[in-house]
Amino acid sequence: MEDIHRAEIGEKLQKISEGDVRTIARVLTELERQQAPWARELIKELYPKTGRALVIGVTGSPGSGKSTLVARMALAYREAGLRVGIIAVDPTSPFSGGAILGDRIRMQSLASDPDVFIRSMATRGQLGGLSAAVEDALTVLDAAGYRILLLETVGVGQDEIDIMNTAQVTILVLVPGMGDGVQAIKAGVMEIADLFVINKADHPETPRAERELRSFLRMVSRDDGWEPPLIKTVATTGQGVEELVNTVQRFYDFRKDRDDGRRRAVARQRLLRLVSQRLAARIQISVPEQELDQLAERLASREVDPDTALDELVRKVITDQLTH
Ligand SMILES: Nc1nc2c(ncn2[C@@H]2O[C@H](COP(=O)(O)OP(=O)(O)OP(=O)(O)O)[C@@H](O)[C@H]2O)c(=O)[nH]1
Ligand SMILES: [Mg+2]
Repeated sequence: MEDIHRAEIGEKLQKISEGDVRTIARVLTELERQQAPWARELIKELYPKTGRALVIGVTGSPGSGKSTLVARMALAYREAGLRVGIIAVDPTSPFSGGAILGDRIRMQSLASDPDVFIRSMATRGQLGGLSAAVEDALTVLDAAGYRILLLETVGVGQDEIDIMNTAQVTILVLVPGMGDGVQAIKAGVMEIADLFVINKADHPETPRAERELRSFLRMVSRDDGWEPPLIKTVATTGQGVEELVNTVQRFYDFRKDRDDGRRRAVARQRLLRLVSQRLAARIQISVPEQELDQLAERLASREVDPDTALDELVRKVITDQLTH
């Protein structure tokens, strides 16, 4: 039994390293469901071999043109001969790769390009949040030799901020005419952006949006000394995309030479997040629903205090392994 298991994993590893698209797609599905133990085993084998891909996060409000921009960037990287993986994260509405490609004919070349892998992710598995599933997917694509990984998220919620933190470069897409665009985006996302894009720069309100954003950016002061640049794009025509891609590279080069502990900090966050996600999931799996309800009832009726209730729960599961 164990041998069959090993052989299966071995075969999948081989296929992933060959970039076999069907295997990759199946593995990602399995990782999202988080049910097959071999999927976790696979990540164990793959993880040490990864870290070569450049993960570029693209975030911004709904409809700001992220998908169009991501498709344009993918085309630019393909022209440079790089294989590209695209993950669109949408916790609110599951959809297929269609949203990335849209109905735009010119993007069809991406859909039929064997060196472009497109996937959308919406579900969170049993054992962890969406960010854990996305991180696993990035590991698989990295191992499969995709050198550029584009990660699209609507910049809302802690999940998405966690996800963006896994990117080496984060791009925030804003659009003109949103009223006070800078205000609308709010804290959290503004802080993690390395590059700012005003997309839909064909809009008449663009100069105003640019003025607003520049005055905001003047107040930004980062620990690493990077001054986040502002790039104007028209994703529908591709205008500004070359400059964007060049600026991504410039930031990457700037960052590469600095050992500022960011990688470690991100890994540490990831670890702590995993602990809390797995622990919470483990409790839900191993404590019967009824017991959980009873405890909740005792808590609600002040029969027990929150810390004592927590102790009771944790004691039940702490002896179990968290990794299974
Ligand atoms: N005029 C103009 N329209 C654009 C531009 N970029 C994107 N669009 C249009 O804006 C609409 C939304 O584009 P998407 O790329 O789907 O935007 P998105 O941010 O991915 O949207 P969600 O994933 O739904 O949040 C589409 O109709 C695009 O054709 C642009 O630069 N100028
Ligand atoms: Mg989109």
